[in-house]
Parts: sequence; C-alpha cells; structure tokens
Amino acid sequence: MNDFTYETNTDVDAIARSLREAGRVLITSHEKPDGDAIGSCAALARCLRELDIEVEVWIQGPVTPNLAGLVEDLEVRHAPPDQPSGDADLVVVVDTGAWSQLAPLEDYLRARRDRVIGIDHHRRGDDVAARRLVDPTAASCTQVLVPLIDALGVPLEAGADRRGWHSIAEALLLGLATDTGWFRFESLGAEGFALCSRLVAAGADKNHLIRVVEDSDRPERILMSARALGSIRFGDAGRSATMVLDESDFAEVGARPEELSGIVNQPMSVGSLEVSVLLTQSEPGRVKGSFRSKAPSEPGSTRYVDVNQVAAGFGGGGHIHAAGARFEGSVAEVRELVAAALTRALGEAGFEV
Ligand SMILES: [Mn+2]
Repeated sequence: MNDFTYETNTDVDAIARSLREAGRVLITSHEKPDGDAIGSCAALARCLRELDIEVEVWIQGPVTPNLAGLVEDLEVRHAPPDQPSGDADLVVVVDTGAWSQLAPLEDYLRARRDRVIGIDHHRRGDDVAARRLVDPTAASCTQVLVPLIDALGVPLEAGADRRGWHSIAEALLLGLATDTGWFRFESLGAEGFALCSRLVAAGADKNHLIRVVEDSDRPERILMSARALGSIRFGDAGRSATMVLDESDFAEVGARPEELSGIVNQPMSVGSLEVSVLLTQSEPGRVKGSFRSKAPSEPGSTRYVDVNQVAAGFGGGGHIHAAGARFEGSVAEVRELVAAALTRALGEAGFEV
C-alpha cells in the first residue's frame, strides 16, 4: 500500500465511547490463536459483558488443547463455512492487523471496515480497521487493552465465571505471560512488570495458568520436540540453528501442527546461539517457519538478529525477536534458503560469519 502506516490513529477514550454506545460487538483475532489472542478476546469479552453489551467472540481455530479449556465459554467458531450470525455495531480485531491472518473473515471485515477497530502490538499490519490502537512497545496485546478497560471503568477483578478463575485480570495475564515466554523476553520492561503486579493483585492466579497452559502437553508434543532437536543443524559458528519437521514426523508421532509452540525456543539455551528457526511441513509443499532471536546482551547494542526483517524477506513478519513466514517447497529446500538468510543477517548485525 502506498502511504499506509500501521499505527494508532485514534485514542483510548474515543474507542471506549464507541464501545459503550454499541449494543452488539463481535471480537475476533488471528487464525490459530495463541495465548495472547485468546487472552485478549477473553478479557475484552468479559469486560463488555460486565457493561451488558452483547458480545460474540469469533475464535478462528484450531485452538491448542491447553488453551481450549480457557475458551470453553467463548463460543468457538470456524469460518468458513460459518460466518458471524447477526450483524454487529462494532467489530474488534485483537492481536493482529494482517489480512494474511484473517483470511476466513476477510469478506465480512471488508464489508464493514468503518465499524472495525484494531487493537494490536505488532509492528506490521494492513488497513483492516478504520480505527486502530497499535502499541509496538507493548509486550502483549492484552497490555494494550488495559488502558481501554480502565477507560471503560470495569475493574480487572470482574469477569469471573462459575469456576471462579476467569477474571479479566487472569485473561490479561495469560496474554502477557505467553507472549513474553513467561516474563523472559526483551519486550517485557518496567511497564509490563508493573502490569504483572497489578494483575496478580487483582486475583490472576499465575500458578493455575502455568498448570493449565504450560504443564499440560500431550506426550506427542515432547516426542515431536525430540525429533526437532534430532534434526538440529548449527551454523555460523554455533550462532544459528535450524530444525525441521516433515509430514512423516507428524504421521509417525500422531502430533498436531498446533502443538509445536515453544519448540523453536529450545536451542536458545545454547550460549553461542543468536537465532533459531523451526521449519515444519504438515502438508505437501507447504512449509511454515518460526523464527526466534536473542536480545543483545548489552543494552542498546545492535548485535542481534532482527527476525522480523529476516521473515519479511520471505513475505512474513512479526516482532524483532519472534517472527514467522510461510514457504512453498520441501523443508530441505527451504532450510538452505533460510540458512543463507541467517548468515547474511548475522553478518549485517556485526557478527563474524
Ligand atoms: Mn500477541
């Protein structure tokens, strides 16, 4: 797009006013929702329901088994073939602004673009929403939602369900925890930690979230992790790692593509490593790449790999230290292309390669 810039073009109070006046709101997020997408949908839905606003949450599946329990009351839908039932006064898209992640609802969203509000923390996005709150300095989309929920006057303690643990605060903590690798990534600064404190004080149960979200894998996941680590190839003097999983791995283990999250981070425990890539092929000719890089060890240093840039070279994107891209071809072919790109990126970042 010519001179489109993906940035905030309104303010929190204006969005809060519009939401308060709405009778019916549809909330959706990116396909294959992660903890932040689910947490953002859940937090905003619970907030609006507290204000007696009718809410429909449109979760674009598949949802990973560990998150599925958290969305039980969120009316999981799948488009196509389904489409949102009635019309909504406003549509809120959280944790993405990219058409590539909203494909099943693209026609629906384009037909009512003037009523679409985008709330996001990604650096890149498209002209999906007429009004946007975008804060790329926020560690999670749930962090961007907090000032809005405050402006709506709903306490973060609210929104508990019958089981007593789905408070707005807990949904917000889910996004913040999962998008920061449980409070490790560079993206989590003083503001994010202060927010953690506020959320825990408001009743978010960290231990419960860890149990449900982290310590809840199926055996198939760790078997896939073993295969990914078995495939690892270190390059660039131990600074880069690539791992591959192909269709036979999925078939033999019986794993689902959506239960691989986090495996790409495992090589990061190697001291020399700067950048890690996991390539997965769960269907013929289509490869998904997950890119991760370490933050520089010295504040302000430029010695790090911007994987958002690397992924952008393949038509993907994301964040500086976490990004993704899709490829056509075999994992072996894609691995060669990616390895060469990693060597270039390490060189540009000032590493000897
Ligand atoms: Mn996010």
